[in-house]
Amino acid sequence: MPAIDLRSDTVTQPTDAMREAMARAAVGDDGYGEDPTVRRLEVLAAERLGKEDAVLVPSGTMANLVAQLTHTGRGGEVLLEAMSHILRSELGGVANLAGLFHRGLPGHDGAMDIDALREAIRSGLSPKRLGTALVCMETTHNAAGGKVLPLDHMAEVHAIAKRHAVPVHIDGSRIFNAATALRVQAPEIARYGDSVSICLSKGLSAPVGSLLSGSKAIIERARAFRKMVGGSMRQAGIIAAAGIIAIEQMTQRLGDDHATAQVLARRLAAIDPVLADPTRVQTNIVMVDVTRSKRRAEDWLVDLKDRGVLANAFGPYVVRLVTHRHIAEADATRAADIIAELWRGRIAAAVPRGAAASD
Ligand code: TLP
Repeated sequence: MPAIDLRSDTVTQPTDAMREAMARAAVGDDGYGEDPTVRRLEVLAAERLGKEDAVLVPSGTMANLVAQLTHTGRGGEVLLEAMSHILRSELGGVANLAGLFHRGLPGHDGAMDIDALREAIRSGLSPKRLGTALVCMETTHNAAGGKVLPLDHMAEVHAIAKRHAVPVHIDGSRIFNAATALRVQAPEIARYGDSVSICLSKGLSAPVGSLLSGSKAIIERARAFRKMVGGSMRQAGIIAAAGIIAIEQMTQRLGDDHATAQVLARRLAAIDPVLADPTRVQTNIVMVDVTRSKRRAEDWLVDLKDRGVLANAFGPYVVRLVTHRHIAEADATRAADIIAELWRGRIAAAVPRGAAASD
């Protein structure tokens, strides 16, 4: 039986339609702006996000890096929620390559604390403080378990930044999941960012690719920084052809992944409510709290793998499960049952004989 791969929605395989479109794609040298398929994708992405233009880059990490380079001069401070992907998982690109300082602000469910933002934001450089170069938000928020930022929160962050003439970037790697959960069109979310990055290669199943979108001026500048970091490609229409299908056909099915995540979370909660809370699962990510087993998440991954379930650790006692196109409801149920079996064994081992089950 093949493994049930819940490590990430990045594991999704391209669809047959994508493979066919890639084989047939009209291509040219994008270094000369001559790839018609890349251009079609960029125009389509901009239109779907309500922006003037977009630029294709190889990865979400590069989209965020290029955004930071584009919006800032060296030496400023970037404010972002402390658990954001840019801060936690992009290997310090913000400092190493963009020459920027970052400040992680406390947050709740991925939403930065508004008072902390008000306190931290500064319009310009002074002998005592760096000026704020950029404010970043992330929706859906990965480390917060796929949480969707409320639109009124995004509006408030945006308004505060604008009052200080500070640009805003949205890491919208999973913006279409957020739009699906909020039942709005993506521009309703994207409007709170001067730039928005999106990923084609997560739940949308394309093999490669991300886009950075924004005004014509921002994207023109971003093209230069994309070149600088080595992200300018040649016959990239091969990639873009799959990306077009990702945007045109795959965004509509993300609700299925959210429903599967609900199945998983409900079944886990039925086993033990400490494991997962379905009311906190808004999209396709389920965080499983294994603290009570007194066994670390990394060790859980080994046990799960032995039983044919692949997952990721997100913190010492948190296992992350991500649903996607290749996870059917039956897979979610089976994965939950495997976790249940392990859980019962571990809890029996972790809780001393005679101790109350609620210890
Ligand atoms: N997220 C990946 C891993 O890096 C953890 C995943 O499996 O979820 N922004 C957000 C919000 C992301 O979740 C990711 C990738 C990125 C940016 C980076 O995208 P890539 O991997 O294309 O560089």
